[in-house]
Amino acid sequence: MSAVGESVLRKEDARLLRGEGRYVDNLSANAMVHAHIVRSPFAHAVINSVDISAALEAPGVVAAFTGADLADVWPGGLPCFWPVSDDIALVKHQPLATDKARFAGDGVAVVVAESRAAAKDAAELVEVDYDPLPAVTELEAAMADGAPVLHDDAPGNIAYNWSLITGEPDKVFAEAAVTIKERYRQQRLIPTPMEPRGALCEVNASGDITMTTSTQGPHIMRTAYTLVLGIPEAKVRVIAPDVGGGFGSKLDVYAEDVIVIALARKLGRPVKWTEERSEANLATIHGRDVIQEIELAATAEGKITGVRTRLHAAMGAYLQAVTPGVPLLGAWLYAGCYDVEAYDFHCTGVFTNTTPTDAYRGAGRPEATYAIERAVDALARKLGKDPVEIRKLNFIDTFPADIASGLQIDSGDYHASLDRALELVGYESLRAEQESRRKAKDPKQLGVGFSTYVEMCGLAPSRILGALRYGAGGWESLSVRVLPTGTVQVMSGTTPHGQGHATTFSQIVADRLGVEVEDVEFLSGDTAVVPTGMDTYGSRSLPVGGVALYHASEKIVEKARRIAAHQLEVAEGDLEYEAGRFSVKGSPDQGLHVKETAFLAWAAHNLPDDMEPGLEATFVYDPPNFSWPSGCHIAVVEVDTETGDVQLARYVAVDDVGNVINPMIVDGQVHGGIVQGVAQALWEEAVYDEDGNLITSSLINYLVPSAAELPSFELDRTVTPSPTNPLGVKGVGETGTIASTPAVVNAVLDALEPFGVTDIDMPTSPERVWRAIEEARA
Ligand code: MCN
Repeated sequence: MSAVGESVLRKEDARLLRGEGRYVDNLSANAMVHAHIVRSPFAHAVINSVDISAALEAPGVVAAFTGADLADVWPGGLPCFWPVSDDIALVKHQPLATDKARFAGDGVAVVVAESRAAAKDAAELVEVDYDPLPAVTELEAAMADGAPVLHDDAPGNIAYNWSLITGEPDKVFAEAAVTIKERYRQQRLIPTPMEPRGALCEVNASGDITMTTSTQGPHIMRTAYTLVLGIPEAKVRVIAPDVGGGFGSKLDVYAEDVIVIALARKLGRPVKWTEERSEANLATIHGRDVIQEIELAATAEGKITGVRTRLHAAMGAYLQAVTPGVPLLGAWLYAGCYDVEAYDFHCTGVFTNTTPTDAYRGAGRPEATYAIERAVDALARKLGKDPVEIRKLNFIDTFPADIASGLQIDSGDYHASLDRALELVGYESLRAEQESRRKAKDPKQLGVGFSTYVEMCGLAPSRILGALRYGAGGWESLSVRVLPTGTVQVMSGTTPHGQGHATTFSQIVADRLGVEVEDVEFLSGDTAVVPTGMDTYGSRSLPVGGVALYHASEKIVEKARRIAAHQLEVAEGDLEYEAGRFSVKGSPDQGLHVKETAFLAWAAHNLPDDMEPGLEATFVYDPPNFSWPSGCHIAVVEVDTETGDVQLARYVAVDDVGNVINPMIVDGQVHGGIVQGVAQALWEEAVYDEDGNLITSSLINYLVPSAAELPSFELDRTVTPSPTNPLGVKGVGETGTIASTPAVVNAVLDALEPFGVTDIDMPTSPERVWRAIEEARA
């Protein structure tokens, strides 16, 4: 039986479930000291002086440094890898601020002590003389005349402008029978992985650095640390141990990581830093915070002809690794899965006195999907059409499809997933139930909301990334080594932090080489073990890394075939290969398993003349296209029109992620993704007060849902295999988050239709829903 396509239980779980996981904070080193960062309590303030003398006298303190003390260590500051345009303001980002603090939480000094508690206590004694300045946390206010300016080299707080125009949008809009214009706000979100960040740096007598950090990107980090600190890359080893989630937020080159390395080098002792939850809310990147204006042009029947989008995206106080690029990741998707003629997208990045934003699950694509899915509903409302009908009228339905924004979608069947979802949800009876509640003026109204989405993931073809000025490639490197006794090692450039690569990648290899899943050892997350890789983000690990693994496995099969033919004294063409075994055509008893060829390759007593001993192979795969998962999500909500309370009653998701390696893991990814998207629709929001203090600084007031708030999800899949890779797979890690937010908000608005409510901001809290009803009634 093939291992691919089976719900093999996760190999990683026994250890993790029994508490044997080893996260950064579980680790310690001989003579280790602890760092604590002193952070600005002001969102915007001139730093006149930083006095560390009292802290240095405190018990247990080993050292303390101001930003000025360490400025020479990182002359260029922290990097932004994605300078998207010529006009971008690449403002300096010091790991510890020296001139000004630009958000509440900006680091200004660091204290190092024998214990974490001593470092924290002593940090209280650091005296910083600030001149508070007016702060601006809302992006439209930051663009207004006279707004406080964060960076001298970014006048008007503008970080950059970026446009994408195809076809003749002005003409299409001028000639349209119907147009609509909507304005949506994507609230600011806090990624909240279960494990906050942490780092432990050790430096040996030769100056070799071992940095263990809770990251999604050990390979990217190694290069980044070299660039920031000028340490030769060969002297840096980065280890991502067990990592308790990231959702994009652990892809950044963070100030604290660089500080910890600098301290370990200066002090000659291992230095550890672990983030507290409230610190994570302040100092780990945030997501979204975008204002969107979207216009649709359409015929009188509702056929969409043009999409025009204007985005204002908050960068926060600085540009982190890919901050400016996040809106671009959605830039191609503002027409969603609909066939349009003309496309006009413009984005402006804006600095505000807030925690920097960066990639958060979906990065750019949830924003785009939200805008187009809500706008399509608005168009349906204007034309008096059913949201299903308008979607069906506009779906792209021939593939490969050259879409208006300029890319090519390789495959899909949008009608199939919508039809299946309608069937699962029982659409007609739901509408009947809704009608009877409306007639009865039931205080609990029913709403049905749709999201038919397509996303681009599997980041990414390197040549496209280059054209977009991203600072790295999008390939992935995977190696396979068959050990002499036939067990297999996989060295993976991707770095799982919850996605189950150890299991799914073992399935791929087991399938190709005819070994058991348990016979595969999965190695990743340590640059000394796997020196090359591009890490995990953008739902790329399977469609890029997994495909590299497939090809590396094929190389193994080809070498094993040559060894088998040589050993059996037949031509290679006379061998058949099935489930790991080569057998001689016509004499099936005569044969060799790949495992046996591994021993022969290791002993090397009798190999073909030109063959290197050993059975191992590496494949570096650069994908020819993005990966294009799609699907239909339907949310059913019950809205209490007296209290504004919204309950998610049912949730149906039919996704098309191509062929599936492990259905259970894919379901798990979809579940987690849906929860994060529903949380944006209903609960989560990072809130600042007018002075720029983060009010939602803990899990008491930043509402991350638990399973108790959610119904059981009803999942199914349709399958259109991707024609661009031999596994036929598409990514799944972000689909749920991308699809679910508009489905829920569309459902809330559908429930409120009898009241005439046509717009509501997220999260659709009871207060917002109640006010919307009251305002519409007034
Ligand atoms: N898979 C499969 N068949 C498919 C598609 C995927 O079996 N057709 C499997 C893959 O082999 C892999 C998993 O599903 O084991 C996810 O694969 P993929 O879509 O390639 O995504 P990545 O592994 O690259 O993960 C990144 C993605 C992103 S971008 C975010 S954000 C995210 C997510 O994964 N963050 C997560 N899922 C997360 N899950 C957990 N638990 N924690 C996070 O921080």
